[in-house]
Amino acid sequence: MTRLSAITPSDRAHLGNHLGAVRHWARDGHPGDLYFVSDLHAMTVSYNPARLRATTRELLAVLVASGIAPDRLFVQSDLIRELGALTWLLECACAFGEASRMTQFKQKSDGQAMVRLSLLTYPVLMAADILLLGADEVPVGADQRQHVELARDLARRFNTTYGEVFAIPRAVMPRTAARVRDLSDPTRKMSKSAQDSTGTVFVLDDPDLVRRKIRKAKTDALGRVEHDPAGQPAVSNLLEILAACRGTDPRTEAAGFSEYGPLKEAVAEAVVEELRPIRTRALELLSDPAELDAIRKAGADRAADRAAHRLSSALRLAGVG
Ligand code: AQP
Repeated sequence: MTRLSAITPSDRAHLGNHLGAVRHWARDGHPGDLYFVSDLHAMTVSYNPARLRATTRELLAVLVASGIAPDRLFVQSDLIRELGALTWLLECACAFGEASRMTQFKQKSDGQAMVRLSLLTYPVLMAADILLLGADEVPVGADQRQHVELARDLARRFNTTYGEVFAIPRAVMPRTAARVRDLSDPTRKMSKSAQDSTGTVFVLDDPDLVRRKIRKAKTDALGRVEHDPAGQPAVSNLLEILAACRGTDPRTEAAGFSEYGPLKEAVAEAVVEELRPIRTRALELLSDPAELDAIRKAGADRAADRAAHRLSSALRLAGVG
């Protein structure tokens, strides 16, 4: 059984990515799970090529440093030839109406002066990611379920029209994990691409910067420390971060504080300690190009080997290659 998960280098990894996903990938992953840095998905909106390259590398280092086995990891663009070929086959099996119905496309293209065609077609690339590697399960939130449904439909259609080649993937709910909110605006989730990064703690932020960001975090006007996400979203977010770092419950943590200052100090120290080993190891990997390059190359070779037979069968069945 293969489960496939990805992280997009739209910017640097943050505490939300860590507590909400990466930490669980490292701790609770199954032996068949695969993880990748989805750099091709970061190209559907305006981006800086040098920064994309650097962020992709940084994310790979963070995944390794977080404890994900290197033999479960690869970078998406290292399979660009295989994925490009399969995306074309799948686009030829996908109706225009089907692609344009994707809710995320409507949301992300709304109000944009120039909408890249790749923003419309990236769910087909996502289907290629899933089908090329023969993933059985794809853990995704509600916003991505429609894309996994598309991958299922395309796999079934291809299998019926040309011949059985693809496993039919299923969307599964990710393990419930902490949902981290922006420290300056707790109505939003902490996000890589937030306009203002003061509310985002990046995994590789210097410990003093982490402390400063947490000290400046928004609090609520009530002056009480309670875990009440509806009434006190900012304080509840801090309590949830603290509980996630300490492996406790936010309500239990709330009982230990009566003022915001000491709460923020405790959250800052817990976050610094949580991220310290990851930061240390990731910076080590980033300063030694040979080790990270070797991990990346081995991941690319393994993923390409895994994809080769399925891709050549699909090409042959489709009458090309
Ligand atoms: N704030 C968050 N709290 C908990 N989990 C989060 N994840 C993202 N933000 C939070 C989880 O991290 C994994 C990888 O995320 P992604 O690369 O797929 O990006 P995303 O979900 O679109 O969120 P980002 O990091 O904020 O990026 P942008 O700004 O580009 O949208 C996923 O499992 C995600 O749920």
